[in-house]
Amino acid sequence: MGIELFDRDVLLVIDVQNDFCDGGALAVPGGQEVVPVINRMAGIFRHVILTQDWHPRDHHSFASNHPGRVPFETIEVAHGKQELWPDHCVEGSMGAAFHPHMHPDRAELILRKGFRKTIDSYSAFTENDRLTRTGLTGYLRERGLGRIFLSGLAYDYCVLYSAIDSMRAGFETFVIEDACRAIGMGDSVATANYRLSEAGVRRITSSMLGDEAA
Ligand code: VGL
Ligand code: ZN
Repeated sequence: MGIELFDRDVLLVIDVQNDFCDGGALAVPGGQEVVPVINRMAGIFRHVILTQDWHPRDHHSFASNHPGRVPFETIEVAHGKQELWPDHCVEGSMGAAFHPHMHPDRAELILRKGFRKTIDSYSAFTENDRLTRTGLTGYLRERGLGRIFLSGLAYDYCVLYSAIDSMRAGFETFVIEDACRAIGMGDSVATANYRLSEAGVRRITSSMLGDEAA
């Protein structure tokens, strides 16, 4: 069953960066496999927006900045829980660069997130205090852009949070499942599936879009 695309539809590509691909600092298993799928999708959407996870070296999401803590633990911070990660996507580093086969040429906007030392940002729309806005909603509204189709890394973190916030902002929202890969910590994928359904986000496959879609 094909989905007809409109001129105002946006392909939102989350964090397809070296550190989230195999061999990277916070590798998402098979992360680089999304690249050819996203490149094909980028050719059929009128609008493409990329995000880039972009942290200062002393970022509080890095376990290395919390003595006695190790990656993949969760701590309590002023605004709630924060997972601790290996150092990743340090601003300006090779790990923070887009995967070399990802072609950002068609991107109209590259949005960086997580650049403030004491707050992480999984979502492309709202930082992890759930209050501080990235400006993406305003950008989309001001340009009259409409439905949001998500792809990228990681399905169970930044894609999940971005999709939920996109719905909250009032955009009809889709996640292109085969254009995503998950970190998979504990039951994070099952939880993500549940939360996406609960939020009203539609999960689709790339075969439902473009010329091949029947
Ligand atoms: C992400 C963990 C930490 C992501 C970013 O892009 O999903 N996950 N920073
Ligand atoms: Zn990060």
